[in-house]
Amino acid sequence: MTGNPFPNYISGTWVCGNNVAANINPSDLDDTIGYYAQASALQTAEAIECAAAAFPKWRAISPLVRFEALDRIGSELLARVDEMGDMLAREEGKTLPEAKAEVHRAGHLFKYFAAEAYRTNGEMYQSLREGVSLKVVREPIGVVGVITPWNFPLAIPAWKIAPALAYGNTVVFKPAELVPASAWMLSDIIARAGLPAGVFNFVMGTGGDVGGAIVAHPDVSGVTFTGSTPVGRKIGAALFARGAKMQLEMGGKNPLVVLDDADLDLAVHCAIQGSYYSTGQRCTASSRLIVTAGIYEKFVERLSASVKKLKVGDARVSTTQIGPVVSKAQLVQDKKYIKEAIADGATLAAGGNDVTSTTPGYYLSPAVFTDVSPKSALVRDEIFGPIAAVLRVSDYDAALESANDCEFGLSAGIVSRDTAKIDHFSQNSEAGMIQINLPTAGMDFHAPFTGRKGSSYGAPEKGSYTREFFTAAKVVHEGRG
Ligand code: UN1
Repeated sequence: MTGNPFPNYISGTWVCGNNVAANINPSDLDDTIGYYAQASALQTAEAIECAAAAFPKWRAISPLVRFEALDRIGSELLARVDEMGDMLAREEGKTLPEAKAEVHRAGHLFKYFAAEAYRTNGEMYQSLREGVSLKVVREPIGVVGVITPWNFPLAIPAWKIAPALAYGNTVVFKPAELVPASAWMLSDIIARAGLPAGVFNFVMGTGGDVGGAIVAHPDVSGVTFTGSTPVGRKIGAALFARGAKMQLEMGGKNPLVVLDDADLDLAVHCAIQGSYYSTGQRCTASSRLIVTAGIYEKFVERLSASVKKLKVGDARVSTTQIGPVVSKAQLVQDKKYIKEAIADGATLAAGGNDVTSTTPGYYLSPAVFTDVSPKSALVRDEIFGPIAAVLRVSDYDAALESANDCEFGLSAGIVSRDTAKIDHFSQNSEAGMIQINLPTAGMDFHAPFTGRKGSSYGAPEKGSYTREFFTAAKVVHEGRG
């Protein structure tokens, strides 16, 4: 190991962990980005207890102080878009434009929630009883555990940490193990923003040690989590058992419906952007392309031809359109799905192969499957890779039925010019977010982010809707004394 490991941040102090873990660039396995301290369960408990001790002061502090701290964090992120975008692309594998856009989004999320610090007051009601006043106030919930995934190393932490702090909570932040560098840089910025010690704590480590300690600790009033549905459900069960609050953003298996009357170029653009950009590693990615019979042949032909032209390579090379898969485990899993789909009789219309680049990395060419059984794993499971299945359906009604035939309900797209069908789809899709003539991924950050069915549980994230999770209502009746 070279150099000191990057430390954790507990109660206003940078501290070593129990262990260290290497952070490797998925575009170049010879590039070790750094070593990162791994906290123990005991250290995590210490961070939680410090956050609990800091809570009374932070909840009482002027919103102006919260605004200034969050605004400062946002400004530094925006000033460092190039540098932090480069690190994000290096450790996660999304392309530089995607990575820089994410840093930019994280900066603005902090600015949005800085202003939310001013808007935490409740409502006045006219009491039903004369001479009685009635108000509902919003109070912070206490210590919030923030557990984030690797696919948005900055934006997701931003849209959880910023509202937690804005509404007066204290935070224990556990980033995904694969992306500690972006999380460390963000934590370093937060550590210099003027928050009292203990208000923000940063603990890197495993789900078992650190995540488990956060979920189990009685001082953690709520956990906001983004990750897979099985892990979310497990965390949720443990939180429910001790009566803690939860906000769970989990999997997706998002349909993009393409109708006969669609603009073919737009439909192919939406499919490529939604299914393969960010290497298909977005919970909002489209992995089921549901296409009506009249346009099916032309769509498959055009999509396959376009997919074959996509440049797969090092995330930080300017010509790259699709970066590597994030890790070896993810690559192995992606390839297993591809192999099993072929064995099941599906047709691989494009991609799905190893790609060699100038450096050793986890490269996979984007895969287009056709002739897929609607019951197959390819159509049912969230794969989280650059793999999509094109499903042929007879007409709009069959397309809607197929789109809704899914245990998830995150995002759903439709490409068409038929306003009546678009309206019908908007109203009858079982997804929480609808994209019309747009890719299924890529949501505005000031609107709520919310799925249905197996995708989400608890209050939406982002926008003012997230206040529902980060605060609790208190109802105050007051008579004459
Ligand atoms: C987006 O598509 O704008 O983990 C963001 C994810 C989602 C975020 C998607 N929670 O991919």
